[in-house]
Amino acid sequence: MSRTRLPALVVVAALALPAAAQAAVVPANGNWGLVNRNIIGAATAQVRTGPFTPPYGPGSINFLVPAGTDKMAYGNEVDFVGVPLSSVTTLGFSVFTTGENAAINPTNLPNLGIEIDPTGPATSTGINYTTLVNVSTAAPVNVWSAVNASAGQWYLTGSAGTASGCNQVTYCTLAQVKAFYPNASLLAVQITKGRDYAWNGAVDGVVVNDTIYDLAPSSGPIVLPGTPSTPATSGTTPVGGTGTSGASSGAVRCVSTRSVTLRRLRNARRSTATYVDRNGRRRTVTLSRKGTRISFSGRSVTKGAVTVVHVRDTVGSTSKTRTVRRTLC
Ligand SMILES: [Ca+2]
Repeated sequence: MSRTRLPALVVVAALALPAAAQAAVVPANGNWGLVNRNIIGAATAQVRTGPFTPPYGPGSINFLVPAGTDKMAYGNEVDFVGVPLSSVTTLGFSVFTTGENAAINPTNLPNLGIEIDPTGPATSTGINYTTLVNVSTAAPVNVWSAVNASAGQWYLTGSAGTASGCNQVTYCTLAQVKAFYPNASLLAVQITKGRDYAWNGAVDGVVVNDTIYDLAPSSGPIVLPGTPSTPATSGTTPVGGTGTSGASSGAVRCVSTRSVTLRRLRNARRSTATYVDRNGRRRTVTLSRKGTRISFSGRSVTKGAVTVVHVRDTVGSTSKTRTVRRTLC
């Protein structure tokens, strides 16, 4: 039992890694944040130092969900759009829960809520939206622990849950979900809490395949907004920095409007673009040869923000995806 001599934090951090232990830890900058459309009632979240020593960096995201009627959602609605669910093998996150939370219910914990298009972007009819939710199991209290969601049980919300049989009555493995919806692709990755019980605790380290996203990334103690010299309000906080998101690629170009015109590739028989529109909804449009104008989210996109469009080009019988990034200036 030589492992018991290791500092406890080392053990916790190791547990959060996929089995291959080759995961890259990257800061959850840019498009990580509150998923406003999924937040209900009085739930709030806070970037903070601790509690105690988070597994990745000194900070974490503290969820404050005061009642079972409230819901918090924190994640990334942009960078995972179009990623095939079939390519996702490892999913998880780290959590700090309390005895008070467990006293309400032993499995009173946040979940991963992976929003997916179960039939894939190439199929616009049928079911095009559901949330893939991992089923919580009890976690140790007053310490950080890793949730290996990909090894656990899952369900799908709404009609996709009914059609697949993977619902809140009958759970499925991730493999079973992928088998039923082989063309499913991701829309958003988020940690949610609600609507079931009150919960106050913290989350960090979202794992997607070989990447761990360090929530509340910081090299030092986090100063809360409103305090002079707070890095988060200085305007120099990295926004959509390259290399911080698993799905991002390509050069970042600056555009002065909230629209961009994209064209179908010359040799493609079809090109589609998936993006978040001005109403905050994800849309997939077919691009014309002359060019199709795309208007980005008006509420969330501000100066310096990066917006991402995932384009799928179909040439012959094969499809390839490319990522178009624009920084508003
Ligand atoms: Ca962190």
